Amino acid sequence: MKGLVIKSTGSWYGVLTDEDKTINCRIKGKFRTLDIKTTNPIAVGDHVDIELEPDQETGLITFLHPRKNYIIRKSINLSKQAQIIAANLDQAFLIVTLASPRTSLGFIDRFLVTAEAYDIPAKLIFNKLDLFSDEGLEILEEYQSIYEKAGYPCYSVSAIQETNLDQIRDLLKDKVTLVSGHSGVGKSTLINALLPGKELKTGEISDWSDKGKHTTTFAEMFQLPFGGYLIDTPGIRELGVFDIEKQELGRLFPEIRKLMSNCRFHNCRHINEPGCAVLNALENEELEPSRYDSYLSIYNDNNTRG
Ligand SMILES: Nc1nc2c(ncn2[C@@H]2O[C@H](COP(=O)(O)OP(=O)(O)OP(=O)(O)O)[C@@H](O)[C@H]2O)c(=O)[nH]1
Ligand SMILES: [Mg+2]
Ligand SMILES: [Zn+2]
Repeated sequence: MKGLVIKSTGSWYGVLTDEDKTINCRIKGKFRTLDIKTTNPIAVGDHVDIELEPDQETGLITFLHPRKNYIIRKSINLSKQAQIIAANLDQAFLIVTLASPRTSLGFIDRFLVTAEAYDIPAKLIFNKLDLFSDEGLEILEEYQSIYEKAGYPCYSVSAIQETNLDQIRDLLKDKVTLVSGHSGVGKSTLINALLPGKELKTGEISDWSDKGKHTTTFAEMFQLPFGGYLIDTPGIRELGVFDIEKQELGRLFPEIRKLMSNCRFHNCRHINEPGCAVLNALENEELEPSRYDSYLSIYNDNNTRG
């Protein structure tokens, strides 16, 4: 029997079968899927074959169909292992809030680099529009202009007041979309607003830290009534970019990628080389300083190779 993994809690996987039934499954044997160590061999979004157990209630995952793509994360502090967040994605949304909790430009850039590395189109959704003061709205415009210039579509919504959600619905139709971001930015609230009848648990922001409380604890996929799927995920605290080569990094910033071919040296690192088109653009204010700062910061990360 074929199925789609829609939920992953660690040892159990929820698999949606062609007959629209969800069967709790375990894994049979070992799946060697990638040449890096991952904590989970199967992820939400995977297409699998399953066999029913004698009880006819639960099942075994016996085969993993090849993935179109996947996205991996590694926590900055934790082990050398990586976790597959989800597989077979058409796009990734990063939900961003400027306050309660604050999402930094550095965090946004790390997310975008990760999405570029795995070839997954990314879009930025600024949430909690209802909380913005006039000053906040100015900062929002500044942020949006940074990312639109870099080539990333930006949207602003209020999940609670259901403002501007029609634009989001248009983006989602018939696509598999990952919803990511810090804890407390409103990922589950947004999904609830888009899926009437779903009552995903949402959580308050902590008073003292202004951060979310990690209400969602595992990834789960939901079918949209108008076609497509949304994947809710646990909040990410920090994002360590995983398995990226320093030489490759420039290409993961679309605006730097466009400039690179004009650098004097083909192996320019864009740090202090003469005739560097990237440094030139920075000086002429054609490249956003915060984006370049993120480039340098990721370049100097221990996680990048080379
Ligand atoms: N004012 C306002 N509050 C919102 C909005 N969207 C979500 N919230 C609130 O923000 C808090 C966190 O929302 P959640 O949906 O649980 O956040 P999450 O991103 O799913 O968080 P984790 O599951 O912990 O990763 C809740 O108190 C929501 O009511 C919004 O548009 N405006
Ligand atoms: Mg949540
Ligand atoms: Zn250069």
